[in-house]
Amino acid sequence: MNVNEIKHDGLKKWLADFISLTTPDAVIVADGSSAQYDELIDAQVASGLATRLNPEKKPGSVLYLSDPSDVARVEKRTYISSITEEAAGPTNNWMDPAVLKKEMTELYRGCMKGRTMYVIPFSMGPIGSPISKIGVELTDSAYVVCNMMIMTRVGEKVLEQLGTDGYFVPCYHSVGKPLAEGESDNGIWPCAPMDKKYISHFPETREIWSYGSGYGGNALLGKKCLALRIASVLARDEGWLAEHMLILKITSPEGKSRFVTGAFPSACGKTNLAMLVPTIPGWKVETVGDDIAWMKYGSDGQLYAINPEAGFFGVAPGTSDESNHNALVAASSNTIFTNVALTEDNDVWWEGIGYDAPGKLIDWNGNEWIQNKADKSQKPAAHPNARFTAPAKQCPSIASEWEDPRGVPISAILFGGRRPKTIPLVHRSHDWNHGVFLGSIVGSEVTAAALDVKAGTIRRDPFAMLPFCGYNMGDYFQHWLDVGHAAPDQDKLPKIFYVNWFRKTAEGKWLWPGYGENSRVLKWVFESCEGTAKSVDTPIGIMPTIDAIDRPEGVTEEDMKELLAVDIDGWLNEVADIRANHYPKFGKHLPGELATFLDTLESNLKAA
Ligand code: SAT
Ligand code: MN
Repeated sequence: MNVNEIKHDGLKKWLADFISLTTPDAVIVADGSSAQYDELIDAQVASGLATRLNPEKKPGSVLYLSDPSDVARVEKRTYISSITEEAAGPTNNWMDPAVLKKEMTELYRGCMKGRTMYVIPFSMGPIGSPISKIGVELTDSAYVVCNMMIMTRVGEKVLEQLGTDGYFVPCYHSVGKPLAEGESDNGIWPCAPMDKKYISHFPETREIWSYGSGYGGNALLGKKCLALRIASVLARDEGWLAEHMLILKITSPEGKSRFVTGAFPSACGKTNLAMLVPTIPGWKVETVGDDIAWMKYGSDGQLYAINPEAGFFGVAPGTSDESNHNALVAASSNTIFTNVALTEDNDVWWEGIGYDAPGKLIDWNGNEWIQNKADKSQKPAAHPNARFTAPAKQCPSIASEWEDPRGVPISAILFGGRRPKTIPLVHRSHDWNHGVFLGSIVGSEVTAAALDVKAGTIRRDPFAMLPFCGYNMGDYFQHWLDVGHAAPDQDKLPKIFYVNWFRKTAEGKWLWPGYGENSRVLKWVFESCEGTAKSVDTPIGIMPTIDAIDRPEGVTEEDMKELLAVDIDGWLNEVADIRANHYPKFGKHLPGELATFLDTLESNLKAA
């Protein structure tokens, strides 16, 4: 499809302006066809940027190795550039939009020289769904185009839906590496140095400007930038929720199904939970989404969720047949791998794939790598944040409702993080507002999914939205309370749970096996929604009785007691930390109701 065929005046003008600023050599519209996808992949393989994988092992799949500096989101370079700093709040980086736009305009000037600009019309959510939103990304990265074609719905159908004057979120992206006359990338991942990278959001005008990085969360602008940061602002204004949540369907042996969403920070196993294979007989879990949920009330008064994405951008390391069989099948063909290791027969390998490295590998830095298990300091062959981009429809556990334009009715919402101590395996809030309190205090051990935060330390990550909330987080807490108050029927509100699969013993041994065994906790969640769960009220909320959750093999009754204990001292420390270091950040934006819940929690703990 030719650029001249675009019929939308606003889009034409916006595009023409960016072309004259960035001066690409050519402009191509991403039409969403598999022919165009194949052509783009072939060209990148020919240029040496991508490696075609063995068609017998991974048909239709390729591997990219990125620049060593461009492997994760960069939170320090991510901006919420609202008109006032207060609107961005204490948890976001802020710059004056006029200053930032001026700076970035100079970076964009001529930045696509020697490259092709791609116009990507995309829909977040099924095309035409009342919950969906359309964006258009302009990028000089074919890698981005191919990833967006898997992760979103791209192409002519989106332009048709947009018509001549439909609304779209404008998204600029450049790798930030113009080419001189005759210069080429020579198979090297193009990006800009760290101090030139910007992932900028302008909430009032709902624009996204990204520069200098090709990495997923920084460059696939439909994902975190649109579907979370900009969408959270739209959701606030329009009365719905845009959340960093998986969506799963759970079916009991009696054949009753319920839908559950869950917010966990990046690289805490959302993909694994969404694709879980239950270890308890008769139960079934199916997948609706693994990263983002948009939730709105339906006409029946229930909260409905859609997955705005069409693919999975999952963490490869740790994904094995045992930990996530369904993800492995989803990513067994037509998949883009980034920063995993390459085997001699052009297959992929990563740490935690479930078997030893088969011979000599090429690691994610492009160097020869031979596994040496005796050498504990050996650098991993795959980057810890290496990713697979796989079409959702290839996932064996995908639920039949996953593309239903109405969404799926939500019975339960889970919050969680990596917490080696204190937080029990599961507890439930007394009501919606108490659940909002639990969401607001979520903390997690930091993982490799962001570059510039120290892995291993615990940081508060409210609602797992810390890096993704497009406005003042204190106002976001209030928005959650408001959504609850606005429920057409309070009895139909989802129940809210706080789970923790990551408890360790003092010796550092896992207390809970996780993965498929998490189905035992989901069963209790399901039963809580049915009103049949065995539960007790505790100072922190409602918890399962010791015998309410069947123990997996290897978990003793003592372990279970520890997993379900209320650690009074640990929680008092938690309260003290929230009081001293977390809540004060929000100042007058902290809803008074949440401060009251903290007081109540403290007095409950002291009285226990
Ligand atoms: O931000 S990404 O979408 O690249 C991955 C994540 O951190 O969840
Ligand atoms: Mn995520």
